[in-house]
Parts: sequence; structure tokens; C-alpha cells
Amino acid sequence: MTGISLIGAPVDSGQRNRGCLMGPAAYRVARLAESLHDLGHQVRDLGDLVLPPLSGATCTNPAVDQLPETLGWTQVLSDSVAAELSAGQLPIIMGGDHALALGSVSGAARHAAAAGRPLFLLWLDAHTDFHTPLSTVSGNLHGTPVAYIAGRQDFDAFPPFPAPIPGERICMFGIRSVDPAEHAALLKFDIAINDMRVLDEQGVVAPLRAFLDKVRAANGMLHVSLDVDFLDPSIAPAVGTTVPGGATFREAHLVCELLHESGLMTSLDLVELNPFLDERGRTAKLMVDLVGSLMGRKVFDRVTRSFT
Ligand code: 4U7
Ligand code: MN
Ligand code: MN
Ligand code: MN
Repeated sequence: MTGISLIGAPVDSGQRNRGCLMGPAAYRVARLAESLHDLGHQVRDLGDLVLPPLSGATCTNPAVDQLPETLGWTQVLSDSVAAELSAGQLPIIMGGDHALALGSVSGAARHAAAAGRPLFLLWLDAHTDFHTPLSTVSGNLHGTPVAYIAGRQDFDAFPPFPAPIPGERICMFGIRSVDPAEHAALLKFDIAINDMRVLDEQGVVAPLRAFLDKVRAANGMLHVSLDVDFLDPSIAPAVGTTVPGGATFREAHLVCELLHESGLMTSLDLVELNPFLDERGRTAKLMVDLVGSLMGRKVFDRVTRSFT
């Protein structure tokens, strides 16, 4: 039994394709809390975070969109995630676009530093999200969190990232869209980038086990950030930035099942769900199903249940 805190983060400032703010409501409609409760967990829904008053922050890159909003979300998310971790809870952030990870991972990093444990990051995404506010061409800040987390420069408007995560502690899965500026920057970091080619050749098990072994050996904390576009758009259409060739239903469940068996995950982001683009709730339902696998549901239970 795990004490889980659901944190609603209606963040829509990281990109221009509006609708992610409806994500937390969609997870509630798809019965995320109830499904976790049925798995035997103690679940608290903390409701939705509220955007604080905005600063007048600006950026020298004129493309950057909604910087003050994203700064506000970063602050409240960091505080909320750090507080839940300190209270011994497993925070699950119901997003919201991926800009929310600027805050959620910052909160996890603050807590890990205070607890004297190293923080590891598993990034499940089609994209590397390794832009800085100065390198982004689209200006969409949902493409920047990993650069912030890894301690890259040029995040002048943001609070310095507490205890940046060294590349060796970051692992990506599902990558199939990297911009030239991200690619150039990634060459200087030792991040394990398991792109779709790696998953085609090796499957998910070997590379994931290798990473989880490192987390376990270091007695690390593990933040998992799950972007809907990690999944193939044919099974998860409710996302603004679809990229063909993503993880299949079984690959995604297997990742979640292995994570559950490891017992290592200490916080989780669910990001980029845009319910406005969904088909009869199927993406929201799939995400709730995947969280079920992450939190202990076995395929056998699913089979049994469909016969009762
Ligand atoms: B997401 C992109 F150009 N790299 O910077 C950009 F391809 O959180 C996409 O992973 C960013 O969905 C995608 O806008 C951010 C683009
Ligand atoms: Mn992302
Ligand atoms: Mn993405
Ligand atoms: Mn996206």
C-alpha cells in the first residue's frame, strides 16, 4: 500500500495548442483515483494548483511564449511536490503540459537533496525537451525541462535548479524527434538516450533494467515523467505534438510493469494529455490503465476482471 497524492496541474503555458488545462479533469473523469484505490492504495486528491500572481519576466528570445505563467507554475509545483515527498507521499502530477516538469522535478530535487539521496530521472517522451529559452525556435517552453533539470545555462528568469541532475542519472525512452540545437547540446551530456531505434533492436527490458539497477545501487529516488507522445499516436491521439512510430500498447505497459516491480519510483508526472483532441476518452483511459500497471496491476488481473 502506497500513500498517493494526486496533484492537479492545469498547466497550458508550455505550448500554443490549448487544451492541456483540461487534463486533470479528464483524469478524474477516467477514474484515476478510484482505480488506484482499487489496487489497495491510499489516495488523496489535492485538487488543482492555482497560478500565483504573475511577474513581468521577459526573455531576450522574442519567440518565448507565456514565460510569466510558466514561472508561476514552476514555483507552485516545486513547493507542492517537495511538500508531498516530505510527508512520505508518492506525488502523481496530473498535467498539464510538460512545462510542469520544470517545477515538479525541481521539487523532487529539493527533497532528494535534503534527504541526502541522489535523484534519477526517467523521461518517457518522443522528444528530448533539451532546449533552453534561448535555443528554442518554437518558443514553447514544454520543450525545455530536461535542459533546466540537467543544469544548462540560459534559464535566467528561473530560480537556479536545486541540485542539477548529472546526465548519468538521466535516461530517456521513446525518442524520435530531436531539434538540431538539442542534438548539439546533448553531445556534451552523458544522458542515456534510448531512441525508438534502440527499442526496436533491444526491446524495453534490457535498457530499462540497466537504468533501474543504477538507481537501486545508489539508493536513489526516481522521478518518472510520462509524456503522452511517448505512445504511438494510433493508440494515444490526444496530444498536440504527435510523432509517428511511438511505443506500442505492450511496450508501454511493460515499462510500467517493470517500474512497479522495481519499487523504485518516488514521483510521477502525467503530461501533455489534451482532452480536446481525444476520441471518446480513449487516451485518458489508456493513461489511467498505464498508471494502474505502474502501481501494481497485473495483466492477469485485467484478464480475470474482463471475465467477471
Ligand atoms: B514535449 C519541439 F520543435 N522540439 O521545441 C519544440 F519539435 O513536451 C517540440 O515533448 C517540443 O511535447 C515538444 O517545440 C515538447 C519541436
Ligand atoms: Mn515532453
Ligand atoms: Mn513530447
Ligand atoms: Mn507535446
